[in-house]
Amino acid sequence: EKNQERSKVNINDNWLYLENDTKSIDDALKQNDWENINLPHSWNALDATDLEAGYRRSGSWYKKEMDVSSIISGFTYQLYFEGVNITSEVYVNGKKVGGHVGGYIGFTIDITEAISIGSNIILVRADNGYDPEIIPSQKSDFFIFGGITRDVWLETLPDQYVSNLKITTPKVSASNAELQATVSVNNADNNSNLKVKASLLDANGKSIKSSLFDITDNTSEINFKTIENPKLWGTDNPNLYTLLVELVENEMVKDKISDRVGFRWFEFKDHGAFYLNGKRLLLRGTHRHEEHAGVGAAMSNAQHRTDIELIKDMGANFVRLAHYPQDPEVYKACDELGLLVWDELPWCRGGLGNDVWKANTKTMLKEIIEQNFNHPSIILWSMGNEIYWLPDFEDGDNRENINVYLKELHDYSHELDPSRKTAIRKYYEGADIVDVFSPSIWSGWYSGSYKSYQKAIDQYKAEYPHFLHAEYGGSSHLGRHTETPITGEGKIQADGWEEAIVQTDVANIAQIGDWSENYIVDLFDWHLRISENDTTFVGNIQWAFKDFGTPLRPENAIPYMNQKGLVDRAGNPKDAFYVFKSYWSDEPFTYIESHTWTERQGPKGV
Ligand code: ADA
Repeated sequence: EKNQERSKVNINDNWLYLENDTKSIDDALKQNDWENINLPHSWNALDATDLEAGYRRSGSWYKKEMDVSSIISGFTYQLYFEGVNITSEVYVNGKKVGGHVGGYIGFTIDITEAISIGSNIILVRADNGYDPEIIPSQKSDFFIFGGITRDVWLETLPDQYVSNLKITTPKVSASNAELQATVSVNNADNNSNLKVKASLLDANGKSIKSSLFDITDNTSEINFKTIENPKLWGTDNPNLYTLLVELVENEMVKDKISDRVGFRWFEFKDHGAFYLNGKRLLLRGTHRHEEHAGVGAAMSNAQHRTDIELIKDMGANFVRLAHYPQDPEVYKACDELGLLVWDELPWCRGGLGNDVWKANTKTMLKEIIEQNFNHPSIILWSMGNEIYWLPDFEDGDNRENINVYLKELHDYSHELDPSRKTAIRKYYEGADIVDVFSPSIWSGWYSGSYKSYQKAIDQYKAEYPHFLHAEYGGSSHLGRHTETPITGEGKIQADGWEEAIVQTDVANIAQIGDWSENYIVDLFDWHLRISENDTTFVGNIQWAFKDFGTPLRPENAIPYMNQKGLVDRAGNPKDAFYVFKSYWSDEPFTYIESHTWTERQGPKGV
């Protein structure tokens, strides 16, 4: 019976948007200045030049008329939001049906009781206003975009359905792999004839394993112990399989879902070298913010994918999703293209909050791990970034308390997912609490000339013999080239950019450099020359892939823009992109625009 199957229908199109902070639904409905929009949408989708007008952190309303042609009794109807920033309330036909605290992660709202045949009105209030009980903190160096910034779906689930599928690959070697999966079943009618049929399909869709499994207490434990000579998932050959799960009653299929599986194993040896499938791999990566010119965080799936393809094209094998979990399309692309992932809880700056903050933060970690669990690309759950930084809170911001809470999150991650490691960036006191320690060396930008890079590395190594180096780089403006060399640390005069050359950011930290592409080319060349030949590094993660907006930098050369990207905010590569490509792929380096002065000495240089 055709209409008895689960369905998932995208409902991004034809919404109305009301830019009004009212919390009252009646008040919102009375307004007549609703605008036609399609999702995803952000009210901060500003171009950087518009920012002088203000960075809006407040509430807004979204409305959609949804036509329902039939309702099957016993079925569950739910809305699945991939992410609404930062908090939301959802109403159907005037009745509050749910909401969510925290952006950047998905949630579902059961609307079965609220809908009826015919026209139904969905109303969503999204709010990105400052809330000290919700991460990320307002000290974070990126826009906290507001809106329904990701896709929305209407899901219909049959009376008995699979509510969750969690896949693990406990043992993998080149000769054999074992697959386990936990299938959660919603069986409200206590149908005792139900079984789970699980099939593992190869890349061509051919079934290579298939068995029936019992259900006990609404759970079925799937196990395929011998998958011989599995095609391993790696960064060069990201082989994927599909696990198809069917809920069956005799010959009848009641529900079915599937997810992809990648067979791979990895190790960080003693905080040190990283091994994927038994082979040492130097992690070569960059950082991705979810942002694009003209749309802010409300990027289309095609735009997400283009970012990931470019990151892969530059030769990276790793990406840190800074500083928050990202769109489902991003993980999908990383699985398919072979990019290892550092996924991050947005505990970014701001110290420790109150008990509500702690509970919210822990819930968010749980949501991140549970929702992204099946992606073979993910190897690290990061607990945060610069967590001791200009604390927002009067109480509880001392490091001892931070360490207690960090340990709690670390333990919780392992409880939820024993197969991955934890990380934190630039919180030295936490180096022994998490599994993977990650410092930052900003030679050539915030601290000394880029030529002092080796010295800084040596200092770190005295204390931390192996580390994953996250965040290094500097700003450059696409198309700006200057022939004037930087001499040591200091100010040069060029092209009317004097004011931008040496300035201070919000924390009064000097920035060295002239915002030119050639300066940054030389900086990265110098860094890569060293780090590519230093086998004690676990890896190197450049800051950042794309230029992005930030409320913290009104004084920048382009106000409110952080221009440390290898591509500009519209995704156009700068020269520096090709420096990485020349080290990390077989393509020799060429400047996009020629200039005469360079110190570049890289192995594949001009
Ligand atoms: C820090 C921070 C980043 C970014 C960076 C910069 O490393 O973690 O979010 O702001 O500084 O651009 O200076």
